Amino acid sequence: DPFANEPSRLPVFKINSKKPFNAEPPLEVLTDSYITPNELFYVRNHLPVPKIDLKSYRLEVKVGKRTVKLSLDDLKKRHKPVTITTTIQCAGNRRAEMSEYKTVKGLSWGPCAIGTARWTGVRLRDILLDAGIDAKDPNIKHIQFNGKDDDITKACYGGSIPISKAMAPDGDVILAYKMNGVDIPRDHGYPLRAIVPGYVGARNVKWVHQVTASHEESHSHWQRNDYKAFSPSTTFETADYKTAPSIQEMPVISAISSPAVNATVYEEQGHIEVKGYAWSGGGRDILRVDVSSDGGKTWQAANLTKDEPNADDSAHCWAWTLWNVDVPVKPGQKVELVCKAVDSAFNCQPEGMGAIWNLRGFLSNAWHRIPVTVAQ
Ligand code: MTE
Ligand code: MO
Repeated sequence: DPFANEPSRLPVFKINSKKPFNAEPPLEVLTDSYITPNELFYVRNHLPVPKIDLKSYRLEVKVGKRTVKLSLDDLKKRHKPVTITTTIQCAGNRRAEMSEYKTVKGLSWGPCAIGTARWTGVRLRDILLDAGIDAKDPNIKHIQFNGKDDDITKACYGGSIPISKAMAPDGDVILAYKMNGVDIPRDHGYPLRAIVPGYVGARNVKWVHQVTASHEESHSHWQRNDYKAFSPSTTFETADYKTAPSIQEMPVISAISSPAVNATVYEEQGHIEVKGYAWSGGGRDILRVDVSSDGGKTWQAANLTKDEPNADDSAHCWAWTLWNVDVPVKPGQKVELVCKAVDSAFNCQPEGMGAIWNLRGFLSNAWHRIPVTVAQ
């Protein structure tokens, strides 16, 4: 059994698939703290979790004809550590709601395939410069990552990002060895993982052991034949994976974490409290979250809670915004709570799933709707 060596996990996880392990924390606890505890951080594995021995582990960095091999200690000795707080979200977060509109193919994620952590590691830019990269070389367009997890044919998980993101001094791409102050847990990429702030979860390659500068994107299945979004009318027969762009930066999203779907809620002086998260990709900040208790006819602006800025004073906002607001209700009413966020480019979320539906159920960011009953 290739899954005989899996780490142990908390029983509270909502499991979407056992082998490979895919699970999200309960919605009730997701926004209890700004930083997601490691044990509650969603797990999205495509393959068995590899068992990696630090003694034999080497990171291979390939730039042109040159390959540099580094132990984890070498990496730590050669480069300054940085800590970046960022939210990671799976492209399939909230897919279950898109499937309710019309069936899509993929794991049935609720709204919790997202989490926020402080990642400590070394800048990818520094590693690449140290390996002799010429960032102006027109033949280098992508940085590819390979993970140590593989299938029976030895095909491993991989992904790539554009060179511009990898080399940007304020892009904050790191190879991380710590998650919230401790060694990265096995499920999340021990001993080293790529952290690509503002990008889709899929490019944050775990168990990374090869970094390659290339003229092309990673040949991995997950770069070329998955994690691409098509028009609502595209079918598996007509989807052209060769020409479709890879999902990289993520669109603006928000979700209600409390109250729960179909909950009975108790009003106080004509109000109930609604809480949730909002986030946008590309380092875009959240400017506003609007919440409705009448299905979207009238709106209240929520109070926003954000992280302290990153240590390097980066202008980018990589981590989520938590929010809460009191909305008006009447005893005995059945109401539909709705939330939608606006990011710093004034992007907003689509009202429904119809216009964004796609066959794999990616980027499911329509207004989040929660029906509740107000107690008499
Ligand atoms: N890296 C490797 N090596 N193998 C994987 O299966 N899954 C990717 C990404 N990196 C994956 C990977 C996907 S699709 C997501 S959403 C994130 O890791 C999930 O990270 P997490 O499990 O730490 O939450
Ligand atoms: Mo993902």
